[in-house]
Amino acid sequence: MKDVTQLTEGWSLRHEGALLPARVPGCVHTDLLAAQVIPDPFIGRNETEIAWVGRQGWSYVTELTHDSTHERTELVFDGLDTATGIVLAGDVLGTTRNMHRAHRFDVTGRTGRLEVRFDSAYEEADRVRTLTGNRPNVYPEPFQYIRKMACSFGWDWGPTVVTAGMWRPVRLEHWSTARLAEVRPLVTVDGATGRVELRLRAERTERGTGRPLTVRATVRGEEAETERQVSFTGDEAVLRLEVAAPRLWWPRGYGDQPLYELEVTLLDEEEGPLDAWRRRIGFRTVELDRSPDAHGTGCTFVVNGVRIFARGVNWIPGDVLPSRMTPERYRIRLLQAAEANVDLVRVWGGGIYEDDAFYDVCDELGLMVWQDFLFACAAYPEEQPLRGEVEAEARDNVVRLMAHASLVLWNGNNENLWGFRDWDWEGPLAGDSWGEGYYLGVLPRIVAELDPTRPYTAGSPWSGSWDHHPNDPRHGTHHSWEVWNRQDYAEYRASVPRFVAEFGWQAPPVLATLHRALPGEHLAPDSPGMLHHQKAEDGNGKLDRGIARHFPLPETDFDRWHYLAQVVQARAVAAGIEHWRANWPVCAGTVVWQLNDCWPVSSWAAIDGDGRLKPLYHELRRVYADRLLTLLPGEDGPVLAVDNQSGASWHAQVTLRRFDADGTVLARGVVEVEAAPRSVARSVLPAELLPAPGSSKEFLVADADGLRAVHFPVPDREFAYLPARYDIRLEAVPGEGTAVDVVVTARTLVRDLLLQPDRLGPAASADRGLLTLLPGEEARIRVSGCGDLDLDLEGIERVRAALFSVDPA
Ligand code: BMA
Repeated sequence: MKDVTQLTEGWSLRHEGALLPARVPGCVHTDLLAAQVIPDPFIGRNETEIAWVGRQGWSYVTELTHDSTHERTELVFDGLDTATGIVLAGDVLGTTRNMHRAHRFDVTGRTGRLEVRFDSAYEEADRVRTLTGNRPNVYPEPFQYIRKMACSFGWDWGPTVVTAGMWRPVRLEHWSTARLAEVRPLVTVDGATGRVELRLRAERTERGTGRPLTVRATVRGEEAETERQVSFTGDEAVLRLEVAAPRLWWPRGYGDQPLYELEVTLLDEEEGPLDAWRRRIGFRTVELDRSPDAHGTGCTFVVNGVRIFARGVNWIPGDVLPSRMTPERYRIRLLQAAEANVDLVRVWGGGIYEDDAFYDVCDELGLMVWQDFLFACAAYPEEQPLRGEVEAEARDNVVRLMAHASLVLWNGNNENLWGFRDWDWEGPLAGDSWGEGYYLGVLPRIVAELDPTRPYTAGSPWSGSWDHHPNDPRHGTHHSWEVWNRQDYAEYRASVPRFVAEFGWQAPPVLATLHRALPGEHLAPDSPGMLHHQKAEDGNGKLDRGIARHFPLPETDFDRWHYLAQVVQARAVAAGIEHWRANWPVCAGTVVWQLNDCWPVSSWAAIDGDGRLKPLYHELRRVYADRLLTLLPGEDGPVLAVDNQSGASWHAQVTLRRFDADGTVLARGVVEVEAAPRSVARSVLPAELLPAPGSSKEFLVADADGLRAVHFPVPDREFAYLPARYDIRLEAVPGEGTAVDVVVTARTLVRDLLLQPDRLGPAASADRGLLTLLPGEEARIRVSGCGDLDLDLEGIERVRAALFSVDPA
């Protein structure tokens, strides 16, 4: 049987003639940080100070020993970042130039000093650029000439931290006769039968050539086990298994996520088991319905025959030093997504094909995964040496990830088809290749060959063909960026795209995150550290204009600026989702840009770089819940939309109240609305319940089943808010460690009340975000991890200082 030895220990990094201890997996930055050679790139403006690290070559060394009795010993790298020469006892074993694939070298009988030399990624990119010629790109860094995580080179939310190193595991594999070189499970459901078709490839040693090999596969579920064995023909075998009436895997909210163990063993008739492979699979069907209809060309995920409005988020690498991601960190972040009622995560093309641990969690939580191939925001050369790397990398990752039930889509690229059409690439390209051959040729061919049960789209956005503009909202996927860039968020309501794959609004991170990242800085929107941790073009200008459309822009009060920027972010994203969800099934999904951050920064993220929740996070949980109550502003006043994405119908008794700014009820009524399963019901409201258009003194509140929607006819800065008044009471939470319930009782209208838990302690979190309370109403906010908070006056004063609302107090 094959033996595996992990090569985790005993590595050193050469630095200025000395050898520093190295961690594998890891990278130059993590080793230099541990040795205190460089400061933390996340703090202050250290990023700039350590730019030299990415501009030079590096070398890792170890002593390779092994004395296996197996016929073959191979050195396997799951990920080398990026351009390397690998030298064993003075001989070059090979060279590599792609972070996104695995590499394997025969080292049978060879031991001695092993050195992995990394060229600077800039040097490699320049070399390739010289060969292929220059191509347009949205940032002034050469990321499209090297198969490396594009956002290492900086992005509009990310620092430029150009890594090098063995970022994924390294090991020795010892084997004899034959090994499993490729296992591809095609999992489908046919009526009530689950089918697993295994396509297998073996690699043999010389002695193994011609020997009769067989493969045995077992599928094991809670109540079923099926086994079969077949022989290889040459190096290939196909094995088909059937599971009668398997329990189906569903996206979360639609059913359970039963997973079946699939175990594959390679056998030699005399020698017995040679190699084994194990994964978990799930039985489900997935289609992306892109049929033309009266509105254009749809784009709807259909899982097990059920049409789905996708409640999505975009995912960027969880750390700009991706080797630092652990299964635990993936789990925490993805659980947060699931708790925000997200059911689809798009792995964006400027990042990486994530670790299996990521997809494992998605399988378990029922998070559908849309995986981009790794091309983003640039024209990519299609010539060698890139072409071969692209093909090899796509094959590697399709094979590696296709067992995961959560994976529902392969997508060719991020914004490159759009870029070609709209970003003035055609002139500078002058007929040069730019990546179209990958998106419309190489990649769909590879998916069709290796993973034919999954849908493929050429890009995001993409209208399906050149007949329509790539970002045409009426056809396929759409990225909605004009609104954040130039308009008020109300403009989201101006169109109904078929599937909104990106849209978003920025806000600064949580205050405690800023204090940690910018120690000692007197914070202002434009203080040096704040500006350094804002990477977007005119980011602060857009933030300010976004605030100023609704509120007087705070000129000197940083805390209020920070709070209002976060309120506007939450309201903006909610406005988009409320409008698009209400237009289901014409619009079949929203994928918010973006769930997470890779360092502390002002960005579109809902969860900041230190893992703290912005108010947007809580708002996502509200607008992505199965049931959502919305007042949609319309020409003739607000319309009530009752969104029901659950499988049961919702009979909503909606109480509507028109209020005066001082809290007096001016009119009251009840509207009954029946929303069928997975549908939206709209109701025009009786005129006497509606505030007069343009009224700065009246507002409307709708309540049903614990849900609330509010409508104010004018922007906040024109509304006649009274200064908010409320009482605070603190209650210990029995059995919950350091949790405290903050009970707020409103004396006036309190709009978008926010408790910033980090003001009570850097580790504190709250279970609720923005809340709108009417006079006399009570809200309970649970704060966890706040340490010893005095429950009397002193604590209440601290809590009061952590509470904000939009009225000009
Ligand atoms: C989208 C993404 C990223 C970018 C984001 C915000 O287009 O694809 O390129 O970070 O916009 O500008």
